[in-house]
Amino acid sequence: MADKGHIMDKLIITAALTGAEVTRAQQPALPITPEEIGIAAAECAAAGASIVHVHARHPDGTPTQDKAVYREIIDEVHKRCDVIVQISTGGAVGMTPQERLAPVSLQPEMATLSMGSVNFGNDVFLNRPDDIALFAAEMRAHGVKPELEIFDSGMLATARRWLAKGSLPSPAHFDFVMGVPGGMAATPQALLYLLSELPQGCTWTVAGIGPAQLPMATLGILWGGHVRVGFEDNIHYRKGELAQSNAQLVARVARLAKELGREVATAQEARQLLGMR
Ligand code: KMH
Ligand code: ZN
Repeated sequence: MADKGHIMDKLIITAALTGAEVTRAQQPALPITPEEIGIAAAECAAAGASIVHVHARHPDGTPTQDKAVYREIIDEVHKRCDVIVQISTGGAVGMTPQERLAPVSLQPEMATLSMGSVNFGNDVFLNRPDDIALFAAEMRAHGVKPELEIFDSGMLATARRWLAKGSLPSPAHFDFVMGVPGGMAATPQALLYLLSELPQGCTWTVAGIGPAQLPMATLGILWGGHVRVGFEDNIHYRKGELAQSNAQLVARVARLAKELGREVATAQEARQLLGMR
């Protein structure tokens, strides 16, 4: 087995397969049903992803946090491949905290935990401090590793405070979501600032939105972080050309990483890197 020093260099690729907002009309290859999500996850795992970030949808494509649908998704993924399933507790804007929390009791390996509120398109993605505390407590109770979602730099300041007072498990894993209209810009300067504020020993992933996906992924590889790609954040392969699949986006990052001297992590190696095993 690889020693820790070796695997520390490996890159964790997260595939954000579906999201809550993208439609089939925008991206015809969007996986919606649990079976489609399972198939997309297996393709992404084969292309180099070690985590899949999943959102559930009703058959008509509208977002849901129904625990039964998440259970099906987890089963459909696990029967096809070994990959870490990270469920969304963000859901869609306007859902209640209780609704959003429902799938955590399925005890997935990971779940997202948003560290504050942010304008989201023409809406507000609301995460009150009391709700963040409730989400963190539920994840702790069910043995779920949180990924701290940072949409703006103040959310990292909040996470630092909460980590310092022991309100979040440490070391934490962060996802810097950069380029949401209403959140922080996807620029190298913004990422450098976040890294200067990253608490000691923590790990990080970067997710660039839209055209920022590829440049931010490249910085994630170069600057020792990890990378999230997929249709939730970006539906294009390049300007004016839709991606054919989530796996196509994952495969590009895996190729880039190899060229830049970083091997991609398996799911088992990702668990070790994130302190889950
Ligand atoms: N759909 C966004 C409002 C998450 O998955 O944790 C929130 C979101 C974050 O996608
Ligand atoms: Zn999400």
